[in-house]
Amino acid sequence: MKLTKQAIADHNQPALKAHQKQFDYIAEGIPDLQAILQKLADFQVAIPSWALGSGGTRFGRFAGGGEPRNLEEKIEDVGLLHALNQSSGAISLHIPWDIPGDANAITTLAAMHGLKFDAVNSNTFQDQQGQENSYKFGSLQHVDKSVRRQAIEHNVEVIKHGVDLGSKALTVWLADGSCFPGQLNFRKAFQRTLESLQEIYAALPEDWKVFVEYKAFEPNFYSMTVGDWGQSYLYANKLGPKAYTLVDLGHHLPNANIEQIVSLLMMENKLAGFHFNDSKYGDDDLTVGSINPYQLFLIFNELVEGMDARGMNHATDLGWMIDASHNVKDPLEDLLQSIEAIMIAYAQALLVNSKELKAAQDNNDVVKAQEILQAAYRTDVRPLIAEARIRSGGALQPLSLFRNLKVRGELIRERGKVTVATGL
Ligand code: AFD
Ligand code: MN
Ligand code: MN
Repeated sequence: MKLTKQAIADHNQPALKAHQKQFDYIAEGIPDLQAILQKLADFQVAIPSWALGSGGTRFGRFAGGGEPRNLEEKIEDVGLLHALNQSSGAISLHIPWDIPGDANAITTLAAMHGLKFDAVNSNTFQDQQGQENSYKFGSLQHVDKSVRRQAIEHNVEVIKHGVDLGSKALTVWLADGSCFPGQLNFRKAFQRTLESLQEIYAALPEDWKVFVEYKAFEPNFYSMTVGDWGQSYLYANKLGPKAYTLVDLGHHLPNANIEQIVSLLMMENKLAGFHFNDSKYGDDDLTVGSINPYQLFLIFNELVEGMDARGMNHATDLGWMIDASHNVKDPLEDLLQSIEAIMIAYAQALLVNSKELKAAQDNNDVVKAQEILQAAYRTDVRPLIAEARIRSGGALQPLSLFRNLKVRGELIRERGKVTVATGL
C-alpha cells in the first residue's frame, strides 16, 4: 500500500484553519521560530525492522494481522510511516533476519520511499538453523575460541551487508554474561569480549562507526558482560575513535539518571545515539513517552545542551532509533505515537531558555532552574510539530489519517491475517 500526496492533502485541508490558529498562538512567543521548525523538519528517527510485527513475551504472542512478510514489506511499512509523519526516514536492519536478496533492488526500493539505511545490527543472541557452534554460553565472550570466531565472522558479515546498503554503523548488542555466581570469570570474559570486538573493529570501513549497546540484565540475570554505560565506555575507549556507547532507555536499572549518563558520554565524545522506548520496570520496550515523558524531556534537554556546546548537528551527528516492541497495539500506530513523543520532547528541549538556565545554575537558584525547565516541558508544542510536518509534506494528524484510510485493514487484505514478521 502506498499513500498518495492527494490523500494527505485531502486529510489536511479541513483541519488547516484550526491548526493555523493553534500554531499562531504558540508561534508568537518563540523568537527563533523558523530555526526551530527547520530543526524539527530535519530530525529523523530510524525504525527498527524488528518492530513492525507484533512482539511477544515468553508467555505468548498475539499476532495482529497484515504483518510484513519480508524485507520489501518492512520497507513498505516504514515508507508508510514516513509518508505520514516525514520523520521516519530510515530503517535499521537486523541480520540474519533481514538479509537482502538483492541489495541494489532493496536500496532502490528504500529510496523510492525516501528511506536511508541506519545502523545494521548483528545477532549473536540466538542460534540460527544449521549453525555450527551454540551461543548458549555467550558469543564474543565465549571460553571456546571457535565460538568467538563464529561470532566475529558474523559481525564482519553484517558489516558487508551494511556496506551494500549504504549503512554507516554496526550496532553490537551482546546477550553475553552469566546466570549464576561462579559461572564466569568477569575479567577474562571482559578481555575475551574486548579482543573479539577489536577484530570486528578492524573490519570497519574508514567512515564507519561501531555502537556498543549495554544492558543491565536479561537474558543473563547474574551478570552482563556489557552491563552498563561504564563497561560500554571502557570497550569503546579501548577500541578507538570509531567506537561509541549506545544508550537504550530500557536497559538501565530502575531510577538510573539517564540524562546524566548522556551528558557525560557527550562530554567525552563517546555517545553513539539512542534506542528510544519507555519502561516501568526494565526492558519493557513500551511506546516512547508512554510512562515517563518528563524523563524523556530531561534527556533531550541534555542532548540539546550538549550538542550545542560541541557545535554538533542535531539531526545527523548522533544515531536516533526506536527500539520497542508491541504486544497489544498495532505496531504502526505504536510507532507513530513513539515518533510523536520523541518530537514533542525534542521541541520542548529546544524551547528551554538556556541562557536563563545557565544564569540560574551559576546563582544556585534551584527554584528558578526548575521553573525554566518545567515552563518548556509544560508547553503544548504539538502545533509546532504539526507545522514542521505539513511543511515537509506530511499529515497534520498522522494517526487519524492512518485510521481513516483503514491502513491496517488494507495491509491485512494484501498480506493476510496470519503473517509473522521476523524478529523477536
Ligand atoms: C535487545 C536490544 C538490542 C537488540 C534487540 C533485538 O535492545 O537492541 O538488537 O533487542 O531485538 O533487547
Ligand atoms: Mn536496543
Ligand atoms: Mn532492549
